[in-house]
Amino acid sequence: MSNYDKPQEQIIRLLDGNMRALSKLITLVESDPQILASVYPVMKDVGGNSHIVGITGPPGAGKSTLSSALASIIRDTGRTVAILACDPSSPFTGGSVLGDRVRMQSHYTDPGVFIRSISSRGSGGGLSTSTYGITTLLDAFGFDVVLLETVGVGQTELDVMKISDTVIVVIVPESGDSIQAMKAGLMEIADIFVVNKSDRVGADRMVKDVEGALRLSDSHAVNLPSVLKIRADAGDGVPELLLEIDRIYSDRGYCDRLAVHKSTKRLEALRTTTLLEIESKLDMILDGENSSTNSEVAKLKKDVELGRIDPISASRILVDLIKNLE
Ligand SMILES: Nc1nc2c(ncn2[C@@H]2O[C@H](COP(=O)(O)OP(=O)(O)OP(=O)(O)O)[C@@H](O)[C@H]2O)c(=O)[nH]1
Ligand SMILES: [Mg+2]
Repeated sequence: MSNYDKPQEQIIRLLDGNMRALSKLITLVESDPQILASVYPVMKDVGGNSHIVGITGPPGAGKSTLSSALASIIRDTGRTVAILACDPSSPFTGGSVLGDRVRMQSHYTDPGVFIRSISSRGSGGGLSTSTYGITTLLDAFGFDVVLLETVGVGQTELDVMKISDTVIVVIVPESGDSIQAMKAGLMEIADIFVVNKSDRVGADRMVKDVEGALRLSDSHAVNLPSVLKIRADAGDGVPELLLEIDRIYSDRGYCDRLAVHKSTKRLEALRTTTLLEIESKLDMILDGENSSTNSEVAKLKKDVELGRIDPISASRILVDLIKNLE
């Protein structure tokens, strides 16, 4: 446990507003979400106030450009903002065209903006668990808004979006996007649809297509998501988008849906962190790192290898061994 002392020191600094401690903890959680278990007790009763806004959509739709533009106008309202990009090709990692980098630079000198990208290497529950952990850290630090960017392809990214309080799906006028969005399950999770690159032909058509598809789908029985047309690189429509984001958040708070939503997120985190805990115990005994089980597990593995016992029966024995661990 001694190597966990350090994160606990860092969390105290983080709660004191130390941004370097925040960065260090994010790095730790990114490489091992289990670290969170040692800092959660210190964070008890802290946080729960950040509005976590997920921004997803196809590659190149303008998610990072939008995050940057949103961050600027959120700052204009006096609020602080963190941008967390779960995306290796993001401009936040330096892979951008010059214009994006220049726009980003204006944020780097602002202590009210924190920008961080995390890699999507590692699999399934791993990314959503570490992302949940990192948003919890950003929340505990006290950011008013956390913008969470992922490319909207695949289940992992949809899972990441479940962490958000409000989900924005960004699409562009190119044909096929609205159909792709439906396929990827984005229709169901969107609170707001944004048609970006409205300087291109077909934007109005795309707005109508999405509105039509939303009316036909039965995934939003009560409130149909709004569909807004913006031009992120020029900032057009972005103030109106922030108004809509804030409106949805305050409506939710008013009718208590937000509290329910936050509870659901905690339960989801309970499941994934429990899985991680069990997984680490399993790895420990399978890798021969527990003296009380080593000889039995070594024999069991040999028996499975040679086909003397089937893997399902062997797994039951392993589960019993895990149960009896200290
Ligand atoms: N014409 C036009 N280009 C835009 C607009 N918004 C963003 N772009 C450009 O679109 C390109 C992609 O923008 P990004 O913000 O990197 O898109 P992204 O969705 O974050 O991309 P990935 O993270 O790689 O999936 C960049 O060259 C932007 O400058 C817009 O409203 N109009
Ligand atoms: Mg990006």
